[in-house]
Amino acid sequence: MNNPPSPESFRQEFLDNLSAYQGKDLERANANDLYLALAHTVREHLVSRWLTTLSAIDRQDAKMVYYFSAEYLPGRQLNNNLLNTGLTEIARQALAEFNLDLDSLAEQETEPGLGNGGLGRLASCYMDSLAALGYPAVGYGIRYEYGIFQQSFQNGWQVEQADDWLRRGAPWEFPQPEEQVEIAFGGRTRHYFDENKLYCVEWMPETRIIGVPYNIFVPGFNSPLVNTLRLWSARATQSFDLQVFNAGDYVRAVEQKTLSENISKVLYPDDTTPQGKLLRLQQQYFFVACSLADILRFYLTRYPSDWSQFPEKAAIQLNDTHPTIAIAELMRLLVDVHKLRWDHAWDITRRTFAYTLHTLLPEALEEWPVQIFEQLLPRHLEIIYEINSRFLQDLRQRFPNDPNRAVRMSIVRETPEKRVRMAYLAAIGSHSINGVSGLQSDLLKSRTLADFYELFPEKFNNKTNGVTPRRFLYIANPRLKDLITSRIGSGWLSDLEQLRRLEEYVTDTEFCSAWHEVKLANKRDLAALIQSRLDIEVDPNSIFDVMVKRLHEYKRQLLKVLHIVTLYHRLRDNPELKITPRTFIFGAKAAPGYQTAKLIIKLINSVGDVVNRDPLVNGKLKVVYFPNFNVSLAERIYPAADLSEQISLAGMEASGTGNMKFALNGAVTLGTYDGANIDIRRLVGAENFFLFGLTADEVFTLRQGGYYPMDYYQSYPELRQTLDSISSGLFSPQHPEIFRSLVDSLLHKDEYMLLADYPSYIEAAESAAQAYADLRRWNCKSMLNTARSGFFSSDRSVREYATEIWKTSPLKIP
Ligand code: 26Q
Repeated sequence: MNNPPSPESFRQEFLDNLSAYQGKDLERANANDLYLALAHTVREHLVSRWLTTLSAIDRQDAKMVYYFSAEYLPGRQLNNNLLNTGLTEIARQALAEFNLDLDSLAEQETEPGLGNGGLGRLASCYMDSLAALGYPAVGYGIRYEYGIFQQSFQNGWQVEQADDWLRRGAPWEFPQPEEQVEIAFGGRTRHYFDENKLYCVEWMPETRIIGVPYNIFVPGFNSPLVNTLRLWSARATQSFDLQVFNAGDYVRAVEQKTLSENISKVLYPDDTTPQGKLLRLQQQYFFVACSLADILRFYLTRYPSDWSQFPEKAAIQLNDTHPTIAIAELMRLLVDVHKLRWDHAWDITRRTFAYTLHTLLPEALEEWPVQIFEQLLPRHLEIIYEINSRFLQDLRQRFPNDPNRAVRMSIVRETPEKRVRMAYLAAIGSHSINGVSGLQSDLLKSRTLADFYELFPEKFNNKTNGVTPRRFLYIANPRLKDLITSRIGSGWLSDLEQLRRLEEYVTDTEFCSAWHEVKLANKRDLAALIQSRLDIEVDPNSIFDVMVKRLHEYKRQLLKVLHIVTLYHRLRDNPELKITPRTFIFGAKAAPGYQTAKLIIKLINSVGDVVNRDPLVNGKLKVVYFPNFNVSLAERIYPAADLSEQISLAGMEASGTGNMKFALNGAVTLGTYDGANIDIRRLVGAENFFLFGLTADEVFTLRQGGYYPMDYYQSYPELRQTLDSISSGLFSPQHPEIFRSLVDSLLHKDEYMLLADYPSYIEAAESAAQAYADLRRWNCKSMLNTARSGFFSSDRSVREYATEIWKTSPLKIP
């Protein structure tokens, strides 16, 4: 099926699939049936390309990239796969003949929410670019039965619901039960000498679990190659069934079976401060052990009992510490099962793994209580101890006069309880350690991992994040895509730096007004969505000031609230005041156990209720909070944004990737000197970016010298008025005290220094409003943001990983 089908044959395939998979005809089919039939039709067009890819990998004995990630956020697949099979127009025409509309069928798709936020979406952008660039790769992960919770608001409070994403059918996945893998947990180890007097260790586990892989095709834009996203689902073993069922207690046996299948049941909805939960460690080991078994099985068919080639044929990228147990598991497989000598196994392991860090917050570095480890993975704990003891020995040799170093760098922390520091295991057991933006990579070297940098400077490198322009510009913003393509052709889709050619149109008035019209039309679309979903009327000519991301104190949604409340008071105190009409748009989920974050959500909704209804405001300010922000909603929001809020405290946001998606869609950033904001500002030009706030160094110095938030409260009357009004219940007349704790914590601690940055934030936000008032000038800024964002393509990031870390090259497919 390499030649595109005619609309007629596509139509027939569609009808056949409607009949084969849904058991329906056009008359009886509902919208979901039609969507599923269409999805099956598209996926069939990927099968032969996928098979060709596998053969090419075999024939060329290609080096594989294995991306290990506990999270993926692929977004909806239909439009993406139509684009990458070149079938969009054919499908559109074919459906039109049945009076069906492609866009409304695409809306039927439930997106797989198998991740929390940035880290999971980055994994999916990288899978997209790997395929587009032709690098053979497998993304390994977990097929959670329930993804990130569905968020709604009740009386302004966040309410979570289970995300039953498989309910309406999952047309993109292929279960491969015959490729299942058995893995183990618990039990104990036995140490002995074998018949050749060789020291051996045997792990005698207590339970076994089966992993069933599900393949999802990952086609690339303009690329013959189709890669695989391979997600594992947990099943109870049959022998397990037999044993417990025969023991007589049928009901308990079924309960136990459910327990093992719980491993892939649900995604943990926290994206920092991981708590050491047994099930979470089980999930991590489960998917890592299944994936390594799969990788070794494949390698051994090519190189039976020859391990010398392994690091030349497999590069494994660890997406944060979540899959780090893979280092101990590969050591176990090589040493215990395949009987390699420790040093040999260690050399192979280190040359195979590379490690990406996505944080700077020390409290976000994963640690597991030794006791949990012992219970779940007794052999792995021994291996980690062995790795650690050899490491500490080397360390003492290199720094004989610094015994403290061993305490600081030990993989096993001793106080307050014994814990395994996964980041240290990853740093020691891999050949590359990378951050995700220039600033974060520098801070890793100078602070978070300074000791490790001193020890292995050659391992440290930076790979600035990127985003796929296919999903976040071409598909999400068809109007802008058409306008851009009308001037510079479509080469930018695979070579995003070509967007620079738009710079010459900055002086072209016709192009500028077309640019403006596109943004306005996108804003009208979003306004219509806001009207229909939230029943709020917003003015498409107001500035769309947008903050969408996870809810976190360090990201400072609360600072945005202080800005809104400040403007509100200005208007109330002076109803004649001329201000640029402004629509504040929020989207953010809070971890269900994160009380402060949930209170901030309630505050945003409460402020919205008051501001949106106040006749004195007269519609000049509107606050919109979309529930359930996810990839699909993001695709509708970025194209309509004027202003992109990236206001984390400097030194806190590792990179950010939403910031890149906004800039690519022509939004201007209002941001701090943090994460990739810094790179965005350098590239788009300081005059096209509204900067405010402390730098990471200033934050550091201020903290050291003693930070007194109360000083700001006393020096800035508007800040005082704002905080007092929140604290005293202006936005919560029924419960005047509910927000007091938020304000108190700002006045007495203010961990993320909102008050220190408040004055410069208000000022920068005001400059943005003034700049917006001059629409011609604003359009130039907008255009230049798009034109100069080519660097942020995930194609660039992936190419850097491939050449500098994985040492791999594209597959040749005729
Ligand atoms: C770990 C253990 C237990 C429970 C949860 C977790 C967990 C899960 C998800 C910890 C962290 C995450 C996700 C982190 C994340 O999304 N980080 C973001 O990664 C982006 C891509 O690099 C960056 O752009 C963001 O700056 C960073 O915050």
